[in-house]
Amino acid sequence: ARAHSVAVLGAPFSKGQKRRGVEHGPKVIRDAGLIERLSNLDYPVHDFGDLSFPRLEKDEPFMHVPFPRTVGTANKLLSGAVSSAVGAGHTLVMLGGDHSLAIGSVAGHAQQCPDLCLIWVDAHADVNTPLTSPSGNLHGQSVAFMLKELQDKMPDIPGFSWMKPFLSSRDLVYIGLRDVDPGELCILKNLGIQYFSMRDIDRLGIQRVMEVTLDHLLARKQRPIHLSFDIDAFDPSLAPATGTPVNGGLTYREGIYIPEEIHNTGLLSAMDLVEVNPVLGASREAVEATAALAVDVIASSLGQTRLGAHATLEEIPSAK
Ligand code: HAR
Ligand code: MN
Ligand code: MN
Ligand code: MN
Repeated sequence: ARAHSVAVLGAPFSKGQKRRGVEHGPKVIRDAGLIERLSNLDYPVHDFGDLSFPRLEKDEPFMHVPFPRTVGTANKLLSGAVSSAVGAGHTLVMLGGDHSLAIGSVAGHAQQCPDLCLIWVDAHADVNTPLTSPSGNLHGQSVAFMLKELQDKMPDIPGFSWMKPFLSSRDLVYIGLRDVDPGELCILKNLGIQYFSMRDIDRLGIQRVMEVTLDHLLARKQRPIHLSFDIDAFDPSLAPATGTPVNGGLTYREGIYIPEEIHNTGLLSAMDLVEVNPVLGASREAVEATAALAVDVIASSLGQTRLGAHATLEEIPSAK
């Protein structure tokens, strides 16, 4: 059944990559007016505040992967919080933080909704394994932890023994790709994963992309949707305050149409908004623009429309 309330959960965490600042994402997204904007929609909003993640004394790299236990422990904590919120009937909004947090967010969601499907909106595929990753950073590996088909390609990474892969590759669609590593492309092709690169969006248009996406995931059966939205899916001219900007991203209208169409299914059950990094904006304006865009994506996912939130006027006010 569809939830009738929204839970907002901040995850101020940055150890899935090497640049400081993305842990302040939840604060700038809230400061951009998130809670007020969601209150204008038609359901109660519960702000669960920010999680606080333990600092580990000693966390040696695994191969070239930094902070494995720190990232694993944070995601275990997050998965429990997401599972509780979804189990309590809320539609969950997780504010990152870097994209390694999707591991815990989607895993916690899947605990309550084992048949969920995943829409990953991102310039990057985040499906490296520790053996294919050029950087070692875990925010570029989140999806590899989830996929059942990659089980025997993943080493045992310290900090992650609490989870098992839970997602089938056919239950995942990517939108917005334009910076994919060789090992990642090999995985996408080998597993037959449905993806729409920026070039595909150029060719098909965003309307057709969403039609095929939702048909791919929902035609066999209606099921809960997890939307994992990396702000770097947008063009850097719109979302400059992020760690790994890539030219040629989504326009404002494309990036809003995606969550609008997801809302219209009535099946959105949880979402992530990640990789807003206020330290990397060139100015206060750049940071505020990026955060405002994040708020627009979240509000659109939850039913805000470009014609106004909800019709409250039935008749034209009479002057006579
Ligand atoms: N693919 C590169 C890597 O694995 C960079 C990806 C990380 N950037 C992100 N994720 N923001 O979406 O390191
Ligand atoms: Mn990402
Ligand atoms: Mn990205
Ligand atoms: Mn609505």
